[in-house]
Amino acid sequence: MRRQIAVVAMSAAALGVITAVASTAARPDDDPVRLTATPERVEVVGLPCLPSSFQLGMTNVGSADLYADVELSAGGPVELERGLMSSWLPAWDPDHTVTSRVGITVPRDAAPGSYDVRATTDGAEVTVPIEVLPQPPKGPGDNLALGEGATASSTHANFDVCGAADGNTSSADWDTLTGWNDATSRVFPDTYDIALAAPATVARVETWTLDSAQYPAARYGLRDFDVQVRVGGAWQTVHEVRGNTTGRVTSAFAPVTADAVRIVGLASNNGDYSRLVEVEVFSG
Ligand SMILES: [Ca+2]
Ligand SMILES: [Ca+2]
Repeated sequence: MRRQIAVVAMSAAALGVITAVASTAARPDDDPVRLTATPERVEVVGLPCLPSSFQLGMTNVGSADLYADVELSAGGPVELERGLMSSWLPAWDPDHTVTSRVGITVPRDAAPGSYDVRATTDGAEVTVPIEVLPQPPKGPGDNLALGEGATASSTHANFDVCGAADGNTSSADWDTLTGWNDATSRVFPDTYDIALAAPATVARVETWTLDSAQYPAARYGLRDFDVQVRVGGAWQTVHEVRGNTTGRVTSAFAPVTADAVRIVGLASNNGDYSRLVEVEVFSG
C-alpha cells in the first residue's frame, strides 16, 4: 500500500514538470489579456428608461499577475457609462475571466442603425455591434409611458427606478428587477412618477403591483394608492384606489392633457413597501 502511494506521488511529480514546461511555452506574456463581450451584439432604444448594456470579459492568459486598463470608445450616437475599465487580473490557472458591466445609452433622436463599441488594451481588442432600434410607437392604443423617464421618492438599493417603466408587466420576473420597490419601509406615502415625452391626452392608467404565486398581491401588493396626472405643473388625482388585493388596477377617467403620471402609494397589504411592476399610460 505504501509503495503504491509512492508510485502515484512520483507520477504526479513527473507530470508536473511536463505541464510546467508546456505551460510556459504556451503562455503569451507579450499580450497576456483576452477581451470578450456578452452578448456579442446589443440592441438599444433612445428612451431614458430603456438603457442597455453588455458584459466585458477580461482574461489574463499570461503567467504573471497584472493590472489591465481597458479603453472603451463608441461610434455615432452611442454613449458609454464609462470610457475606461480598470481591473486587477491575477494569473489564475486555469484562466479566470473577470466580467464588468458596460452601460449603453443613446439620445432620443439617435438615428437607427448599427454602430460599434470598441474595447482595447495592450495587444487585445473586441468590437461590439450596437443596434440602435427605432422608437416604439406612442400613438393611440400605445403605452405612452414605455421607457420614459421614471423618478421616485426613493428606490430600494436592490431595484432600479426604471423597473416599472420597462414594458414588462410580469410579476414572475420580479426577482430580475422588472419592478420598483421603494426604500422607506413602513413609511408612506411613496411616489413613483413617469414623465411623458411631451404633453399628451391621457385617459387611462394601468397600475401593475406585485402579484405572483410566490408574492401574491393580497399580501405584497399596493393596497391603497392615488393615481395622479400633472396638468400645467400641478398634480391632479384622477383615481383613488382603496383596499386593492389584485395585481392589476385599471384607472379610466375623463381625457386630460398631461405631461406626467404619478402613483402615490399610501399603504401596502403587508404594511412595509410600495411595489410596482409596471405603470402604463394610454390616451383611451
Ligand atoms: Ca416592469
Ligand atoms: Ca415607503
